[in-house]
Amino acid sequence: MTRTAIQLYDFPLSGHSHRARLMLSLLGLEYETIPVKLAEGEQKQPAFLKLNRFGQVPVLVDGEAVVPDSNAILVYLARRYGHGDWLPEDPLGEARVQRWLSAAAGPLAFGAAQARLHKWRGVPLDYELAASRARALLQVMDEELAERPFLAGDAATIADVSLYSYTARAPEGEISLQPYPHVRAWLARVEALPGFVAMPAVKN
Ligand SMILES: N[C@@H](CCC(=O)N[C@@H](CS)C(=O)NCC(=O)O)C(=O)O
Repeated sequence: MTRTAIQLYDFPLSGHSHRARLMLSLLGLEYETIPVKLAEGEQKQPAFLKLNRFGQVPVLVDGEAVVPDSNAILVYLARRYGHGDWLPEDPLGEARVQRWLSAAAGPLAFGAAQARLHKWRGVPLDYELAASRARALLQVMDEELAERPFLAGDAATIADVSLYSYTARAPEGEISLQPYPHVRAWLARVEALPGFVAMPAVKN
C-alpha cells in the first residue's frame, strides 16, 4: 500500500511554518508543502478554515490526521515519528520541554516575531514593547544556555526546534544577538544537527 505523503500548509517566511519544516527535516520525513497566500487572505477562506479555524499557517496533514498549530505539529511529529529524546516521556522531562513551548507561544511570538513583523512588513504595533519582550526572553535563554547545551537538557528536543526560527531571525526585527553569546552558540548547535534546514532571510 502506498503511503500518502505528509502535506504542510505553509508560508515560506513564517517562522511558525519554518519550525514545522525544520522538524520534518530533522526527522528525515518526506513531505510536500502547499503554499498559502497570506497576503491575499487565503488563510481566512472557508476551504482553509476547515483545516484550521484560527485561519493561520502552518497546518500539517498526515493521512487522516489534520494538525494545526506549529507546536502541536512538533508534538505530533515527535510522538508519531520521533525516536530518542525529541519529546521525553517522563513527567519532568516533558514538563521541561512544555515550559519552552509556552515561551515560544508567548514571549517569542509577541517579542522577536512581532518586532520582525513590524520592521519587515511595517505591521503597526508597539515595537518597543515587542523589542523589550524579545530581549527579556533572550536574557533568560542566555543564562539557562550557559548551564546546558540545549534548552531542555543535554540533548536537542522540540523545545529547541520551537525556539530556533524566530530567535535566529531576531536581527531582522533589529534585535541584536551580540549580547547573548550562549544563545549564539546554541543556534550553531541547532544548525549542526543532521537534517537542519535554514529559514529564508527577508533581507541581507
Ligand atoms: N499559534 C500559531 C501561530 C501561527 C501564526 O501566527 N501564523 C501566522 C504566520 S507566522 C499566520 O498564519 N498569519 C496569518 C493570519 O493570522 O491571518 C502556531 O504556532 O502555529
